[in-house]
Amino acid sequence: MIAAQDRKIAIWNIGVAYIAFLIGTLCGLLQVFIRNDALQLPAWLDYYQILTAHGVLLALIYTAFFIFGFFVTGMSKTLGTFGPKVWLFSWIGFWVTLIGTVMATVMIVIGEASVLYTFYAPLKASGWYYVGLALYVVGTWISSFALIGHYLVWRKKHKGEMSPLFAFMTIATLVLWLIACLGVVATVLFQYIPWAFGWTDTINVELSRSLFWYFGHPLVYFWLLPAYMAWYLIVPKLLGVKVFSDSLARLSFVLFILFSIPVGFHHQLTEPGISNFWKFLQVVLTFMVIVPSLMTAFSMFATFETSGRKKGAKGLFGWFKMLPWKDVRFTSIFIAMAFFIPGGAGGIINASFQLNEVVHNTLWIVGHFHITVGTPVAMTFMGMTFWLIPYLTGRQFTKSMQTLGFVQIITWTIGMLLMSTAQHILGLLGAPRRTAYSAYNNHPSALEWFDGIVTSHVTMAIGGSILFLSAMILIYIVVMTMFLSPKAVKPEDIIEFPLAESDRESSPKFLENWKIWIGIAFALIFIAYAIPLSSMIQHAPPGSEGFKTW
Ligand code: HAS
Repeated sequence: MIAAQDRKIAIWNIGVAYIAFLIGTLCGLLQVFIRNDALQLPAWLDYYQILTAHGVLLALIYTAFFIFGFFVTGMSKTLGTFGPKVWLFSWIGFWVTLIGTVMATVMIVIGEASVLYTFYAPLKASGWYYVGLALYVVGTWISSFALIGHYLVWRKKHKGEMSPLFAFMTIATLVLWLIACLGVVATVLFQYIPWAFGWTDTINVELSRSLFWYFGHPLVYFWLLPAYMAWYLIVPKLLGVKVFSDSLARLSFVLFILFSIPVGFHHQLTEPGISNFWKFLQVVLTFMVIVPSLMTAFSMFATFETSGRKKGAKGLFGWFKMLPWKDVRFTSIFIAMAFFIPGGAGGIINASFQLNEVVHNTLWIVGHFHITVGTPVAMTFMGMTFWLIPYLTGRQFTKSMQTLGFVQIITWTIGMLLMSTAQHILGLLGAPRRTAYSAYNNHPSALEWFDGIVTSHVTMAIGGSILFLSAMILIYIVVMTMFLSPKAVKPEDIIEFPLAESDRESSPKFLENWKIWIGIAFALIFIAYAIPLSSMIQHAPPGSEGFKTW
C-alpha cells in the first residue's frame, strides 16, 4: 500500500469527483425528461442551467478529479512516496482546482452562467464564472507540475533507465493537458474576463471559439488516456499476462501528444471565417490521431489472445471464453472497450469533412459523446473505482459489492444503449442539439422524430432513468467502500493495485526523450494554427457584445 499522506490526496480527489458525479447525473435525469416534454421546470430553474451543470460537473469536474486521484495513487506506487514539495504542491493544486470548481458551480446554480460547458461567445456569463474556470485550470496545472516534479526527481536518481510505464503515461497525459490548456487560458484571460467584467465592449467570437477548440479536442484525450492506462496496464494484470508491448504503448501515447492538439477545426467545419484549406489540413491530422487508438485496439486483442492461449484456448476466438467474466473489474472495462468501437467509428464519421455537414450540431453528436466519454471513459473509471477506493481506504470489496458492481455496469450498459442509439437516430433525422425541447410549432417533421420505437419519448425516458439508477448504485458502492465496508484484515480480503509488468528496458530510449516530442508537437501546432489564428486577429470582424438569453 502507498504512504498514508499520498493516499489522503488521492481519496480527497476521488471524493470530490463523486460529489460532482452525483449532482451531474441528477441534472442528466432532469434533462432527459425535459427534452422529452415530460417535465416542466419551475420558473426559477432553467433548462440551459441544468444542461450547463450536467456538462461541467461530469465532463470537466468528475473526470479531472478522478484522473488526478488515479495519477497520485499510481505515481506514488510506481515511483515511491512523494517528497515534501510534491506533497505540498499536490494539495495546493487540489484546493485551487476545488475553489475554481465551486466558484463556477455557484455561478451556474444562481443562474449567472447558463452558457453550456463550451461557453460559446457571444453568450455572456458572470465574469466570476470565467475566473472560476481559470482557477480550475491553474489548479490542475499546479497538480500536474507536482507530479512532473516527482517524476524528474525519480529520473535524476535513475539515470539512463526507462521510467515505469505508468509514470511515462502519466507524464504524456499531463504534457498533452498543459499544452492543450494554453488555448483556453488565452481566451479566458484575454478575451472573456475583460469582456465579462465590462473592461472591453466586444469579443472576437471566431477567435474565442477557435482557441476553445484548440483546447476542446485534446481535452477528450485527457479523459481517454487515463482510461487507456487502465486498458494497457490493469487489464493484462487481471488476465495474468504482461503488457503486450511496452514500446507500442509508449509510442501510442507519444502520437497522442503530437496529433491530438492541431485538430480543433474539426469541431468548426461548418463555421464561416476559416478557409477550407486549414479545415482540410486539420481533418487530415484528425485522421492521424485515430492511429494510436487503432494501435490500442490491436494491443488489446493481442493481450486477450496471449492470455487465452496461455490458458489453453484453441481456434480463432477460443480466447473469448477464457476471459475472466466473473471479475467485475475486468468485465466493466471490456464493455467500455466494446462501446468504443461504435464510439470511435462515429468519431471518424464526424471528422469526415462532408459527413460532418449531416451530423454537426444534431443529437448525433450527443450520442457520440455518450459512447466515448460517457461509457468507454466513464465505465473504465467505474471499473477502476471498484478496486481503487478499497485499495486506498484498506476496506473490503465484499462479494455483495461485486454483485452490485455487476448490476451497476449492466444497468449503465442498457441505459446508455437505449439513450445513445436514440440520440444517434434522432440526430440523423435532423433533431438539433444544444436546444431545449421544441416541437417547432408542431411541425410534422419535428413530431415524426419521436415516432420510432427507439426514439420515442418513453424509450428515452426509460434509458435516462436506468442510467440514473445505475449512477445511484455506484454512489452507494463509493460510500460503502470509502467509509462503511469492513476493514480488510485477512490477506485474501486486501485489495491490490493491479498493475501489469512491462518490459520497459526493451523500449528504445528516444521514446522518453520529451524534448523531441514536445518540439514536434509545437511545430505541428504552429503549422496548423499560426496563419488562421493570426488572420482572425488581423482581419477581425467587428466584435460582438454579450448576450444573456436565459
Ligand atoms: Fe469525438 C465531437 C471526432 C474520439 C468526445 N467528441 C465530440 C464531442 C465530444 C467528443 C464530447 O471530427 C462534442 C463536443 C461538443 O460539445 O461540441 N472523436 C472524433 C474522432 C475520434 C473521437 C475522430 N470523441 C472521441 C473521444 C471522446 C470524444 C475518445 C471522449 C473521450 N468528435 C469528433 C468530431 C467532433 C467530435 C469531428 C465534432 C462534431 C461536430 O460537428 O460538432 C477518434 O479519437 C476516435 C478513434 C477511435 C477508434 C476506436 C478504436 C477502438 C478501440 C476499442 C477496441 C475494443 C476492444 C474490445 C479491444 C478508431 C480502442 C473488443 C470487443 C469486442 C466486442 C470484440
